[in-house]
Amino acid sequence: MRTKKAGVKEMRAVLLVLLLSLSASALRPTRKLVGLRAPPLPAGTEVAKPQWFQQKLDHFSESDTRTWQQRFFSNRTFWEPESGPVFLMLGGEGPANPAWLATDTDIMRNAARFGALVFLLEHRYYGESHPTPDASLSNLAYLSSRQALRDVVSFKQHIVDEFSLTDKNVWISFGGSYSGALSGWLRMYYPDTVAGAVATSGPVQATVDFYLYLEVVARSLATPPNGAECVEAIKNATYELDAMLWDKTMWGEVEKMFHVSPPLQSEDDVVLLAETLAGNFMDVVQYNRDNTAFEGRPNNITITDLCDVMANTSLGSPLARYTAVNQLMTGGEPVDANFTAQVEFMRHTSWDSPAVSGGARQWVYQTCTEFGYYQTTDSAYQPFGDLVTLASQLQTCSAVYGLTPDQVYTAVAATNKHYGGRDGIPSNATNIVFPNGSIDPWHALGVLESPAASLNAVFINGTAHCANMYPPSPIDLPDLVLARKIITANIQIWLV
Ligand SMILES: *[C@@H]1O[C@H](CO)[C@@H](O)[C@H](O)[C@H]1NC(C)=O
Ligand SMILES: *[C@@H]1O[C@H](CO)[C@@H](O)[C@H](O)[C@H]1NC(C)=O
Ligand SMILES: *[C@@H]1O[C@H](CO)[C@@H](O)[C@H](O)[C@H]1NC(C)=O
Ligand SMILES: *[C@@H]1O[C@H](CO)[C@@H](O)[C@H](O)[C@H]1NC(C)=O
Ligand SMILES: *[C@@H]1O[C@H](CO)[C@@H](O)[C@H](O)[C@H]1NC(C)=O
Ligand SMILES: *[C@@H]1O[C@H](CO)[C@@H](O)[C@H](O)[C@H]1NC(C)=O
Ligand SMILES: *[C@@H]1O[C@H](CO)[C@@H](O)[C@H](O)[C@H]1NC(C)=O
Ligand SMILES: CC(=O)N[C@H]1CO[C@H](CO)[C@@H](O)[C@@H]1O
Repeated sequence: MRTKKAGVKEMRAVLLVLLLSLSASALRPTRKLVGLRAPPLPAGTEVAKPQWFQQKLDHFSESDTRTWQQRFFSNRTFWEPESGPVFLMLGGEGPANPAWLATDTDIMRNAARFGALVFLLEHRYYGESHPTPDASLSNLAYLSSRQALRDVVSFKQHIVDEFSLTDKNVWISFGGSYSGALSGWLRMYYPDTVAGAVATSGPVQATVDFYLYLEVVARSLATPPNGAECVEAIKNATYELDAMLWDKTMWGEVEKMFHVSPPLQSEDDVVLLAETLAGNFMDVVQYNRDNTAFEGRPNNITITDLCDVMANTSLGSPLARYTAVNQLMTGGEPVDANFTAQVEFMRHTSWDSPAVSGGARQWVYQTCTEFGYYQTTDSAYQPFGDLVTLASQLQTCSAVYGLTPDQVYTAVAATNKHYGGRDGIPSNATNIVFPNGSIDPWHALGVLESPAASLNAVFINGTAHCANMYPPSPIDLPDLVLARKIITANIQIWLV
């Protein structure tokens, strides 16, 4: 996901929307668009070969009998067939990456401990799991979290038959980011399918205006010793920048400062630029110090590095430092803020066009039809100016999919009604652990307090998005080490 070659154009596609990518994809290293990243693999590591099974297209129609081939991966290295459990990692909004089953990720470490058979099931419409001939709007009608959960139920049935599993082989689901929410919902609403669920960093509360995201980014940026200055300098920088962006005659100046190319043409481009520059910070905060620095562009830049630039007065005015951060993040590559081109990019429907193969088109569709999650600057408690309004974000739903803001609001409300949201977790739900990282902006939509005795919210002080799922590292914070132990202890209890 962090290759530099792919164009800036791809990156812009879903700039402010989390995109969970389980693998490198055609998308450029988009910042917070990546929900869950693949773990690092030593060179030459062998990964599992893809397997396929026949899945129903529409689980909610008896008469529609169409089927398609769904991709999955497995690893049975540790499996004890008699009574070993089955650990199922749910794919999310990107191609499923078998790297997850080939190194010491948390699921594999637990598999070793408990003798588990491990599967990774790709989410419908992502990667190679193509339910329809293309990703045109009418075909995307079968893309939803509800269909995806039913896919899991029928996948389990298929595997139980294939491997002649019994009730002794207890199933547990795992997921992070969007698939973390799916993992929790699976246990809540299909309790016969899995006996327990690890639901990491799952944004279970669908939200149209996710202005809280940047509030958490601001609080996270304030954590280093120079954090207060850092946040204030960002605020001053964007204040000056926004003033220039309001004045068309200053656009040329801005283009020079941030290497914007092609030139800004419209207010939509201006918003996209503001969003991209804030994205420099969102990216770093969401993935701060996670153990995945392996894909090309250094993603090992930390909050401390950015704040050291923003608080360094010898680099000039706050705006000059904001440009220095951009330089650091882009390596001097031009910033493309052409909104029209972004919309065109997202309208491609063939499986091999980059917006579709990387999952951007499908994920943004899901945000417009299920979840929202638009990371706006609508809060006063964040320093990134106020250009990234909800209206500007909703425009993508209308420009790409023809969906009006009303339709988006209605869909998001229906999602919360259906799943219960964060505060409506069914009272009979049991055996779910919800890890959350204090600096992960997505924790704002996650389950932060244990709603019931057998539901466990695990707070990880100091970590970013999905940190507990990655291989351990010597620099892991004590809370992260503890969180992994709590997850293991929960699994142990579920398996008894
Ligand atoms: C299965 O897991 C083991 C232990 O982590 C690993 O050595 C092996 O390479 C994995 N196999 C595949 C195909 O991923
Ligand atoms: C930000 O601007 C305010 C008002 O102009 C000024 O008082 C403050 O010193 C500035 N802070 C930084 C870090 O530049
Ligand atoms: C960050 O990654 C780059 C390239 O991957 C490497 O050259 C650099 O030493 C790394 N920096 C730190 C602080 O680890
Ligand atoms: C501030 O920036 C200057 C110029 O790049 C650099 O020499 C200095 O080390 C930086 N100071 C800090 C505290 O990072
Ligand atoms: C922006 O992209 C559109 C669509 O690809 C293109 O027609 C237009 O020329 C581009 N704008 C600039 C300034 O290059
Ligand atoms: C909780 O109740 C709902 C609705 O009555 C039911 O569908 C679900 O299976 C139950 N969940 C558990 C964990 O028993
Ligand atoms: C998180 O850790 C920091 C120091 O690492 C500490 O100051 C802070 O109080 C901790 N917060 C919580 C909620 O435990
Ligand atoms: C950052 C945050 O809100 N973390 C929460 C995660 O869950 C723990 C345990 O319930 C809460 O105490 C934290 O506040």
